[in-house]
Amino acid sequence: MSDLNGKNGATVIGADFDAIVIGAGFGGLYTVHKLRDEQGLKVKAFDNAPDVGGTWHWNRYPGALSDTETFVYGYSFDKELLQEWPLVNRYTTQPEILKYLKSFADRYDLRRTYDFDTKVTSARFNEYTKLWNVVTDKGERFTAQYLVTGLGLLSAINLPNIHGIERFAGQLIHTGDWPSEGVDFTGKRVGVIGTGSTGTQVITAIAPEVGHLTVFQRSPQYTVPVNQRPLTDDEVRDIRANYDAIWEQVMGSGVAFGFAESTTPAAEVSAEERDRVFESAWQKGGGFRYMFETFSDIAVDPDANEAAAAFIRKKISEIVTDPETAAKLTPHDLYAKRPLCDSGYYATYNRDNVSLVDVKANPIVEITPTGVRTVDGVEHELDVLVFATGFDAVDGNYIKIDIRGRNELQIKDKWSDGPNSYLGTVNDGYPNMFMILGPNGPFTNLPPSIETQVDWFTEMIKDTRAQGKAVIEVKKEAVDGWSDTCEEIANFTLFPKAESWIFAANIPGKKNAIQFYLGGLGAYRGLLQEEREGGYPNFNIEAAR
Ligand code: FAD
Ligand code: NA7
Repeated sequence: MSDLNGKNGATVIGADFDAIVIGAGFGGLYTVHKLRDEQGLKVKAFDNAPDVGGTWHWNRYPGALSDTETFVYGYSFDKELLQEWPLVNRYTTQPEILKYLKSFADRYDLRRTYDFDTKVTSARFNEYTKLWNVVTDKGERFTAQYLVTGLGLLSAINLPNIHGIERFAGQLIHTGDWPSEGVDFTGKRVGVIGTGSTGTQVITAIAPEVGHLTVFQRSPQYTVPVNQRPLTDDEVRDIRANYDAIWEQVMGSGVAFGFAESTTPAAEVSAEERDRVFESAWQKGGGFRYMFETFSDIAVDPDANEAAAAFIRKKISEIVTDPETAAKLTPHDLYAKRPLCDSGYYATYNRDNVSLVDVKANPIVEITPTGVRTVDGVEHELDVLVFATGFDAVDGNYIKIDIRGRNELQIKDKWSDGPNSYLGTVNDGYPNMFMILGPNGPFTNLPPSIETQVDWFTEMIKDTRAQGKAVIEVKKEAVDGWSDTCEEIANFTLFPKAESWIFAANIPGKKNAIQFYLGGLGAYRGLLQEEREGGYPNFNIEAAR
């Protein structure tokens, strides 16, 4: 065990590190920089991946793309980095994001703090020493005063336990754990299960390459064009010249996607004008733009929602040539999942080498050594089976670690009725543990929310250390109150009425729960600021012993 040399304030004698950070995605990397480089703390970090990147290390399937526009899918704090940021296309692809995060790690020499290929298996708070005891899958044990979990909210993959899955003799892949050597699809018979954001991307990307593609669709999707294209020189110049204003707008906005949300209710304009607005958004591209830049009430008012949905349904009937396929692809439920956008998804079904199986009407019975058998008795023969079946979102990685707070309470037991937190970052009974994008964090373009959370809790660490305080714990009433706030806001929207990962409805047996704060980033930042300016009234902050 080493001694502690924190530059300022309280340290807990006997800890190996001031802070242990788990995760090398946007969140973990930024935290290491903040605590280690800005505050001089002694930090250790882990990721089970072989290098930095987080989500963008694992999700390297063909077509993987951020649907946040490039100019706001990154860090905002470093003005020099912003000017050097390669602005190539309107949206940034997985290889480009991975490169960006790797160069961020180089810029701040972050890798030296990490042990890669190392999974944290348990983290337990010792009430006597007030330290976190962290154990890895290599059997190493470390102690630290602070524990930061940047485990990712779309990171624990969901591989459905379909009968016979282990017998498949071809190649079986989940998009969230894509082989780093890539996959050669040339001429192969490929099946894809899942038509969410990931499914639509991978289906559209591989269709031209494969011999035959069979898509197993459980729920049809509303999706609009992404309109990927190179940025013009003028656009790049404008972005670079206006970063201050851009980030100010993003941080004060609702969904933080780099555009102003509409303030006009759909019913305020004529049907013709509504169609014109939807058509213009369709041409411009972007799922969040379509849902939030067109009208102010698509996510909250059933009639406005239906207008937006009906427009997409009309597009499907115009794009897809075979009426039977068009009917299968057409959703009739609410337009209230995370809004999707694509690079020609519906038109992909006009290809001769693509077929669609509606597995709600014709369920999958089993996976055989040679393919997928559906209830109608057909065996769809396959060489490769791709699971684009999403994630055990938000708390999925938390419950895989034996995290215990006070009274040895495991976080998965604390969350048995649904995960909770205060402000998406802290929980009562788990002192000095800070979650990045924990349950009930903001539902936004995520890098600005990550930056907001990390800035806030690292400032709290700095403030309390300066006062000689060592133990930070949120009050239970604050956690309960935050859950109520998140529920109240969610129930004002249509999102809880649609079955998706946003409310944990995608995992069989998982309790449907509110998992996000839908009040917008601007309002969220206001609450964090109030908490800090008020001297952290919702926390008990104490000396070590
Ligand atoms: P992650 O990037 O998920 O990193 C978490 C890391 O922690 C992972 O490397 C994981 O392996 C590691 N880890 C977890 N548990 C352990 C453990 N026990 N021990 C050691 N290491 C562990 N967001 C947007 O805002 N806009 C988008 O357009 C967008 N597109 C996306 C597209 C895809 C395909 C996916 C999967 C996600 C997308 N997201 C998008 C969400 C994306 O996850 C976030 O934007 C962001 O990358 C999250 O960063 P993070 O650091 O919080 O977590
Ligand atoms: P999603 O959005 O959860 O989509 C998963 C898809 O897989 C969806 O179409 C599911 O159908 C389908 N699914 C899941 N389990 C099964 C089974 N057992 N059988 C058939 N089909 C199944 O995950 P994504 O990865 O696409 O996107 C998640 C987020 O990551 C996305 O919003 C981006 O932010 C990045 P369902 O709709 O549940 O009927």
